[in-house]
Amino acid sequence: MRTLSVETNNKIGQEVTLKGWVNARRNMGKIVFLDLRDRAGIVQVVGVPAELDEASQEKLKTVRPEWVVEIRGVVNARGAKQQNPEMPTGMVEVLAKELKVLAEAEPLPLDLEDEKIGMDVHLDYLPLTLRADKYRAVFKIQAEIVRGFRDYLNTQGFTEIQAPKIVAAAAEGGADVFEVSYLKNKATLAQSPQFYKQIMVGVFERVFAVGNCFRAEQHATTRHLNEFTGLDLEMGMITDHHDVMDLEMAMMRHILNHLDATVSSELKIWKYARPLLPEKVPFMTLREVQQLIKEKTGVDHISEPDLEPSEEKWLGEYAKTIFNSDFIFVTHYPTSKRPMYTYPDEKNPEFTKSFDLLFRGIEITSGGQRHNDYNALVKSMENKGLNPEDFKFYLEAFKYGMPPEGGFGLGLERLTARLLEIDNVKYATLFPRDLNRIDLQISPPEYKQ
Ligand code: AMO
Repeated sequence: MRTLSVETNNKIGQEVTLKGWVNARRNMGKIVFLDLRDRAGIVQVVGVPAELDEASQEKLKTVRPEWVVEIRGVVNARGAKQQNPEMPTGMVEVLAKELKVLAEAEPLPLDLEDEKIGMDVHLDYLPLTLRADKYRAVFKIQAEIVRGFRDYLNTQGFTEIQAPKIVAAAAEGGADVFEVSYLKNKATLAQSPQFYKQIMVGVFERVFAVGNCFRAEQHATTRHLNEFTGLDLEMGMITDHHDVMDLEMAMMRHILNHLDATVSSELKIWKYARPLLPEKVPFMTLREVQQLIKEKTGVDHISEPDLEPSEEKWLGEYAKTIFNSDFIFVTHYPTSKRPMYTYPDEKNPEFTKSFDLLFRGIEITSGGQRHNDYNALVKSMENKGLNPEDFKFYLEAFKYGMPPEGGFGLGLERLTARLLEIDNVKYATLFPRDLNRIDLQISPPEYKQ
């Protein structure tokens, strides 16, 4: 029976069989220390030639990092001087009795612990670099964010849906769509599950989706990907966008608690500071923010339809200092700049009941109340120069009874990056795609077949 690294803590004096990767090898004269890594963690193995049979002794000489081995040995308590309280298995070690090689590895092209590896090299070797503690931690944390999202919404009466990724019309407008040429009809890759989550409000009232979103972004930035993971939800029977904002922050609190409970050692690797999340997260309208920026910095962008990245950063710092919050909502973006499904404010229809959520100075969410009245939605399409005929299918949901509703889309990679204060979103994206890269850097033309 196999024992996992962390289970050795409870097996002092017992014989165990471990399987894992050699995380590190240290030679101390004839004695070899191997840090063995498996899915649960790392445990130290001591290889003393006199304790091993001949075949195992030979193998002990050759094993290097990333070789996969099976080790039979005895768990011992470490001597007082050898104990490492920082490590979950730091009080024990396994004295090897037999060593088998399950898979060899070529010499590594880089040192996984090297902090100076540039981003392109890191990404070129992702199948290997993702094995480093730091990056395993990022994606373990990311998996728990998704679990926290799902768990919370399941307790709140939401149903998970799978939205299609091949779609006929651009939900978010704009030019950043990838065309799909294979089908008889004109088709694109979905920018978001927007239409389908709204349609499903008519079916389940409350729905959520975790899925890939595609954007043909024209620029390579530290925030933009061509493919990202959207955490989306949509809910019916709301009063206005504030219901959605409140739910989002309750969900965020649940996720933060869930991370503390499940991945505290991974968070520690990144020197994680739990975000400041007050009982009521502050919110300001776009124009209020622009007015404030003008007063405090002299920059007058009062007629602009959105905030610049530098203004978002400024506002993030302001929210932290003044409201003791790492989060701030900006509401009421102009109707002319938000997608056609966005609900205008009755008091001033030039602005919408929409919001962005900024987290540590970067937008991680867009959301809001939506048009739920069929005629108003058709009118909104027309006002934006869109032909309602192109949206006939989507419109059926509104023709046949749609309650007041709203929702949001949250970028998983951006949330992960901000939580761990990682500057470039690509380090928080499992396999990032951008203009220059799909897995490997795209070769210059002369190298193409
Ligand atoms: P929006 O287009 O603002 O809204 O996207 C929602 C969130 O998704 C993330 N995001 C991205 N992450 C990485 N790279 C990109 N290119 C990228 N584009 C977007 C961001 C952003 O806040 N349907 C609406 C949401 C809604 O109203 O429900 C939408 O897609 O974190």
